[in-house]
Amino acid sequence: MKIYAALAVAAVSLAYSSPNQADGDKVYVNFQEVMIPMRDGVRLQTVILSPKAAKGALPILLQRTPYGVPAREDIEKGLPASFRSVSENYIGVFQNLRGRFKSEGKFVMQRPPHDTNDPKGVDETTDAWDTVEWLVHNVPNNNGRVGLHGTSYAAWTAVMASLDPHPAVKAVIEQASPADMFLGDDFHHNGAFRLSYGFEYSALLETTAQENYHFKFDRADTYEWYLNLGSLKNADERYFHGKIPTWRDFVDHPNNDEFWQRQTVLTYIKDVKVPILHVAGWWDQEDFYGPQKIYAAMEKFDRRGWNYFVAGPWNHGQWGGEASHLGPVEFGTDTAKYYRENIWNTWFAYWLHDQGKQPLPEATAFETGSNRWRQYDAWPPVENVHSQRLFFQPDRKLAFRPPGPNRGNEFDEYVSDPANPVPYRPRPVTPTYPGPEWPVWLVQDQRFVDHRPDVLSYETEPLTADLRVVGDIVAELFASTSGTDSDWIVKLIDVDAEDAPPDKQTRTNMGGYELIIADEIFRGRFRNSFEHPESLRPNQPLKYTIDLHTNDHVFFKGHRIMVQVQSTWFPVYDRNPQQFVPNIFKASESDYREAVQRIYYDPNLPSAIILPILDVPE
Ligand code: PG9
Repeated sequence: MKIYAALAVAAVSLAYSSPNQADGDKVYVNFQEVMIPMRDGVRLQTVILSPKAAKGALPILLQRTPYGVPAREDIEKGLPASFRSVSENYIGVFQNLRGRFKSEGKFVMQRPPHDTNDPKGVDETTDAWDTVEWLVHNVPNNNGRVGLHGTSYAAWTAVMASLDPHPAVKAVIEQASPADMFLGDDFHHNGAFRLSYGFEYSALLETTAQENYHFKFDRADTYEWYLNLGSLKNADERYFHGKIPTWRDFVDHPNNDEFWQRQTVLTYIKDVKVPILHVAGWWDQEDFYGPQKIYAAMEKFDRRGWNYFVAGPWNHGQWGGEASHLGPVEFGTDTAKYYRENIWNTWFAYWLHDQGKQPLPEATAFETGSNRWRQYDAWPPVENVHSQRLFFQPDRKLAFRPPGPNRGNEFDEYVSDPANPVPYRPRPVTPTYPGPEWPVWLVQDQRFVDHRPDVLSYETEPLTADLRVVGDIVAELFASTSGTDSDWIVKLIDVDAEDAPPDKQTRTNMGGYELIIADEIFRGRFRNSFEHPESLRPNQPLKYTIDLHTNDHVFFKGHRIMVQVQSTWFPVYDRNPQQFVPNIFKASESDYREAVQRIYYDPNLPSAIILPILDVPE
């Protein structure tokens, strides 16, 4: 979640405003707060910012959020001049969702669409429709066109609005909308529960309507706190007492049942009814899956050529700030500024102001490593791309040839212990929000774990030529566990040259730096079905196909490719008891057991990463 995006004015956030800015550099807008009535009489708190010196009728940019709308005092101080192109050319509208802050009604986490047989039903699609209807008839000086936009939750509300858009809605930009909370976004990945996120986020939104609440940990290191929590059932017993509806939903719906299937937007995509741009960040720690899947789902119905994709080298929301760096990873220029000026601004200028030409190719991606923007006519691109397996080998090696004849040494083994799980970032693990560590954890040097006995690292020799990888990356893992359930975590890593120069801005020593390029977790019980979990046969090697999602990266000559495999990633993911239980949220302490894990590289069980390799040199 990007809390500060709550205050975002267009693509940029007030959190980035400079307090030292001279008054003359500021932009002043009129502030108005209204309660807009929905079809069922519920009124939603809405802030309207209109340019003071508008030269003609202007389009409206609407953002619908659960995190709060801008406050009069902040706006009346003036907005930074960097917002000029947006604040002078659009009427900015910010609305709190039902049940949040002063909005009436009840908040429902990712409220699913209402039953179509219920003529009185409401949801985010109808609330957006009713809001737009009110705005175009009541906001002075609007030109009758509306753009919807937002990051994450606010992106999701924009996507929901696009399912049945008001005719005045002419364009949408969704930045990191979640698509499916059981399969790939904030709350679970492939059925593995995102513990720290799920716990802290549900407390944040559902403890009180009036504010974004931060859970008060009594430990500086939340790794320790979550470990002391023990079984997940203690969360309700000790802290939530059944009062946090989203936590109850986690407990009551441990499988991909009708609850999650009704919630995912992918169920409802049957058309592209408005031009829509999907924006993803390669190191988005929250909703990297969403924009890729929503783009792909809409692409199947895109008869009019209205569906577009952009991906940049960002964490969650970084497109609204400064992005010449993420942690110690350097991108050469401010890629967020590039996105705002060349993509965001030109997209809305075209659709809402009739200015310029439609600016985008089908897909625009920032190729990391080489630090270049690339344009593609499909996403993932197919032209000149071939898939190649990078196989696991004995002696913790990786190579593009299958493992040789069985030398009787066809697997590596480790003990996964739920009492000593692998931390997902260096301890102390500070709370998710507002901590500065959460947004950068995906770019942290993985050397902090690669010599743990329960993390296996396989790597190539230094590459003899550059390798461009663009498209979908997939892991094929042949693995067994001595238990009856297990998690498998796979990280594809770019190991920098040993003599790489330090990063100039952060002075980080980059020699041998282990940077995650793609990663994912898979909860073994869901191997055959996410709806009907099954126990695993102990010590039986099984194939796990794990999608690590699309990417665009160059592994340079002299770098090595590494793959790490582990079975815990804590506390961002809860611990798998490693014994099959019907519902992990109700497991007892005694259900959590050590397990012996094996990763195979036998010719008959050839674990590999499938890389989409671009053949074009350069
Ligand atoms: N990732 C956040 C979120 C979106 C939707 C539901 C739950 C969480 C966010 O940044 O808004």
